[in-house]
Order: sequence, then structure tokens, then C-alpha cells
Amino acid sequence: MSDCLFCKIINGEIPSTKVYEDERVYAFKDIEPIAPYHVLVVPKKHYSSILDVENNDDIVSYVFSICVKLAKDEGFDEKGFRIINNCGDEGGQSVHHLHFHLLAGKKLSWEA
Ligand code: IU
Repeated sequence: MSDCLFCKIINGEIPSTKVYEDERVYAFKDIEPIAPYHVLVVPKKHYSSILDVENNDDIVSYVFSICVKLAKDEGFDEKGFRIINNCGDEGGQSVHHLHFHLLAGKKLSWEA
């Protein structure tokens, strides 16, 4: 989508600190990290939210596999990490391109 911030990051129109890329996903450092390690793992295909993902689409399991790979590569498999998806206003979604937060590097608290 031409006016989507994350599409522009994926296309290189807006700079980002890339940590991983393949044909299906792009991962980069969050500009306002809430943990020592805070990366966004983003499908290259534009989905507005998790609600756009059809049942027969494996993008979510694919993104999770990349999150786990990144966490292992960074050595967080021992101490742990968290994967988050926010959906909609009350779910805390501010950018309307499907993305998953990968958080690690400290003892994470839980807030609702
Ligand atoms: P959310 O789940 O939609 O709230 O997450 C959006 C995230 O995108 C949030 O953590 C922002 O800090 C982050 N972000 C970014 O990394 N780069 C940007 O240019 C913008 C937001 I705008």
C-alpha cells in the first residue's frame, strides 16, 4: 500500500535498522524500544491486521518461526523472550500493517 509506513520501510523508502530479511518477512529494530531487544517482524505482504489473515495462510506460523530463529541467534532461548501482536485500537495497534513484536533482554512485566 502506497501510504503505509511499514510498506515504505520494507521498500526502503523510509530508513530502518534491519536485522533480518527474506522473501516473505522484514525485521527491524523498533524506534521506541520497550526492552533491550525490541524487533518488529513484519510480513512483506500488506495485511492491515491479523484479521486479514485467511485460515489457509501460513504467514503467522512463518513469522513465528523467524521470531524463534532470531531469538535463538541472539541467545535468548536460555533466558526467554516474548512475541506480541496487537490488533485494533483497544488491542494497542498503532500501525495498520500486520507486525509482531519480539521482546527480550530483561525480565518482562505484564500489563493489561
Ligand atoms: P503497534 O503494535 O502497532 O503499537 O506497534 C507499532 C510499533 O511501531 C511501535 O512499537 C512503534 O515504536 C514502532 N514504530 C517504528 O518502529 N517505526 C516507526 O516509524 C513508527 C513506529 I510511526
